[in-house]
Amino acid sequence: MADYSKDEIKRIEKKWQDKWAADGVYKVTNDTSKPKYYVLDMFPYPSGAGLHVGHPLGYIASDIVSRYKRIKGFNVLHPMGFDAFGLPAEQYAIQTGQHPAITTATNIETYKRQLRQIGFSYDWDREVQTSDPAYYKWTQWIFSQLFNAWYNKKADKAQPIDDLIAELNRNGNANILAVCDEDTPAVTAAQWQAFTAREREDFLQKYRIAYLSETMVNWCAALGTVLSNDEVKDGVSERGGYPVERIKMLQWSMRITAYAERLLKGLDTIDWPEPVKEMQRNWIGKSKGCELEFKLATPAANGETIKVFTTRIDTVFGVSFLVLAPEHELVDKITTQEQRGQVDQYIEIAKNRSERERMSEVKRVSGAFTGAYAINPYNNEQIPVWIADYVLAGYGTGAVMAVPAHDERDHRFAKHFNLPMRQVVEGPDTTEEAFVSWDARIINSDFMNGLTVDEAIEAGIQKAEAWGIGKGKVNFRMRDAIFGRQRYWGEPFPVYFDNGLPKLVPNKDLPVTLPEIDAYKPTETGEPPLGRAKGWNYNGHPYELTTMPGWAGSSWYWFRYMDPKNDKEFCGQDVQHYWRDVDLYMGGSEHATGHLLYSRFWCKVLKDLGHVEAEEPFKKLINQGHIQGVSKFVYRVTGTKQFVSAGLRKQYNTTPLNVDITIVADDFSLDIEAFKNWRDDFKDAEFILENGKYICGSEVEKMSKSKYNVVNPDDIVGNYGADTLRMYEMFLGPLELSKPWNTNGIDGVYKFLRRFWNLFHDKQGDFTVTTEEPTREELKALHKTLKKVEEDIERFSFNTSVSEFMICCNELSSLKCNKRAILEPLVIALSPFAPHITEELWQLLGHAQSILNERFPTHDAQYLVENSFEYPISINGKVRHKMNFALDMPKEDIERLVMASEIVQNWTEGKAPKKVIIVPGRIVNVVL
Ligand code: ANZ
Repeated sequence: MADYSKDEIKRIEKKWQDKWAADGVYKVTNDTSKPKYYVLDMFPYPSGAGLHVGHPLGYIASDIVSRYKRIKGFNVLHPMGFDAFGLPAEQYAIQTGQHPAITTATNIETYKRQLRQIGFSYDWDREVQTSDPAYYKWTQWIFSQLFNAWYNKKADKAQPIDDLIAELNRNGNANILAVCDEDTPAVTAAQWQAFTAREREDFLQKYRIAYLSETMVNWCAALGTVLSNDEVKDGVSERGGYPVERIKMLQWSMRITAYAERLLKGLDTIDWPEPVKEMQRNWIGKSKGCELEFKLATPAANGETIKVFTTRIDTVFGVSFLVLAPEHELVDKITTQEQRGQVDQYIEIAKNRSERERMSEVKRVSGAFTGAYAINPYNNEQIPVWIADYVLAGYGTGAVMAVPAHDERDHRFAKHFNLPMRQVVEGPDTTEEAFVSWDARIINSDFMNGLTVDEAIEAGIQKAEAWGIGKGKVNFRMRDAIFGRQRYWGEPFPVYFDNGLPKLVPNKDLPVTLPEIDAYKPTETGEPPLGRAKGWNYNGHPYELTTMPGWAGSSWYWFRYMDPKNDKEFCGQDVQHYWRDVDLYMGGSEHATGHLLYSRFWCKVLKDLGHVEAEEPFKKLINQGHIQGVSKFVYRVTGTKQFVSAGLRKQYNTTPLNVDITIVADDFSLDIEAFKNWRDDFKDAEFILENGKYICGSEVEKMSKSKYNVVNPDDIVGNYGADTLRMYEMFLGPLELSKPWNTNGIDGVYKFLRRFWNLFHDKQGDFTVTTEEPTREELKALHKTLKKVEEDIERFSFNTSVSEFMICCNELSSLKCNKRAILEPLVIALSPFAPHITEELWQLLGHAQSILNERFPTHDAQYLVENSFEYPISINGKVRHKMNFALDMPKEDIERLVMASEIVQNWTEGKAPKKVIIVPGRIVNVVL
């Protein structure tokens, strides 16, 4: 005797979770006899707040897909783990002295308990934690691989640095085409061989994919660390909102720019949401243009030229002046005596503005004249050379040709400083012969006339190349990624310094484990926290003191899940060959440029070096929407202890305050006693009521602890069970959309499951399923649902499958169907959504084996064919009535029944029709 009651749900869900764990039913083997399917969730950072109902949204969807693919015959890899290094644990450690490893372990336990009770099909034996030395050993190993690699443009891939060294020994770098630092000098084999160890290492650093260099970084003094560009928002740190300044620092970087083109091209091969691809395209920022040299007219320049990068060479006749970045190396050389004071002063001001400010504050015009002039090679005109901070030192050549007639920033600049503005199409009218020598290159713009912009650009570049004053050039906005962080709670580098030279810790000595320190903050001398570690060195040589950034551990973790226990390799070759890449990746859109770009980058390097086969890590990506919280507000009459009910608040001057949603009833009325007890400062609160109640305001916001609007999945599971939670989260709406959490419908979902349960049980709660033959109607209800659910899951539309199940259950309830032939396939189809109730029913149906080993029942199209049709009955061309007839009914019978119908007789007033035309399956026409 059983009812689908709360107690029964608790019993069933616990029973199966325990049994699944004991039997290891979610254990995944590398069974190559089956096709593989890899479903991955973005692994969470285990924060102190635990999970709220927003987190499982994506996990539930991916679990449904995993379970579905499994019963479709795939070998499914569906792991879970933790992105366990990170700033919050470290900041908590700074405040409390608690070791971040301890808080992290506690938080992970909470997460796992919460995840377990939702009934996910993870193989927990494959769990990874990025802060586990057995894991980060391989993060360090990958770093070593990147340190020991360079990008060969001829092969268009990364190669071992030893190949580069061998070539340097043979021929110097004359034949080497590499992605390397701009300032890499040409060396001969003899020069290379004569280099000291330090010179060699400095030279190699210009090629290594993981390298050390003096770079401008975003320094956040309050956090005591460097931040990446995507960790800085509007000039302040994304976490904490602290000011960020640009300073020069010796830093580890990753030469991701070597992969710019491949990262761009790869986007066309993967099934990702278009907005994410577009964000990556913008981040990479490819632009095609021309590098063009302007000769300086100033004798002090000593024949030097200024190289500009322009995407609009077609506007070259409108160049009115040149602008250099204040940091440009020629500034000092060309500035005249009279202008020096102004120039120096301007450089001093510009220095402290971040790159972001310089780009975004377009309305703020500032700059200084250097006193120098340059010559436009297309019309021989002398134009002044200025400096201004809207030109960025690190982009293109750090110099621009200014075309006020065409470019807004240039226009604003010219207007502000009252500079001449040349028109684009003008210029002395002379002949082609005049171009032969550099100085006499005066032409008209005819060669560009009548062309489209793109054609004119092409023609302009061709001329520049023919004259030897410029060349077509592709620039990328993307910069190399800064890789070091001045933090404690991250991966140590596998690097030590031997007489100041960076050396790799040999693989046999990995991992370099994080040392214990006495306080989790920088040293008194400003070194990173690791500077506090006593006696921490490699055979007497000091270790690198920065740690890796948050994205290191997450840039390869999907490979580790394939082979999580391997202590010989980061992932075995055969295993990697079988699982290869992620078929479905589920996660938030906030990782569009950070994690998703870095993961693609590392995957490509690992592929180039022969460690993996996939060029792209994640074939399909889905961004689940966010579940928002529904906040509740009380309104304090400003400066008093009084709170006014929402409906009356307009009459007062009020300040809204978020109030804990658990002390507000469904009708928005506040539990006043609970409110007074909620916080000490509300003890003496007074209330201005409406109709005897205090009514709260309500608004949809981000779900967050600080807004007191968090709904804990534990409470929902406790109340309704995991199956209801799972189906309800899917029922809320399309997966990709954001939607507020609203518990109104949850009862409906619970009742659906109870009704489903009752199909198998009689009124007394006894299990009664018969072996009677199903009717056609029952078969139709089943097969229509099987078809729809399969199609829906295949296109990741889960809310529609939940409603399909509800419809089917209603139909079967009204048909009083309790037949095995119908219910058994239906239980299997429902199992990916509601694993516990279906497993229980499966057992009740007499099966000894888990439902997980069944096959998804495919629908049979013959049952979907409609066998009757509702005919529109048209009388003299107007539809007056509808009647249902079997599709195989003879025409004479249809005619007889139509004419006998009371409604038709009313319209025909009893007259015999001239004609009755019957189009089977379409319409009946009565012509009077
Ligand atoms: C002349 C011109 C005329 C330009 C015109 C644009 C429009 P993207 O697409 O971002 O590559 N530029 C070049 N280097 C720069 C730097 N270091 N800092 C700031 N601006 C820079 O844009 C390239 C264009 O941005 C270049 O083309 C240059 O201005 C400017 F009607 O040259 B253009």
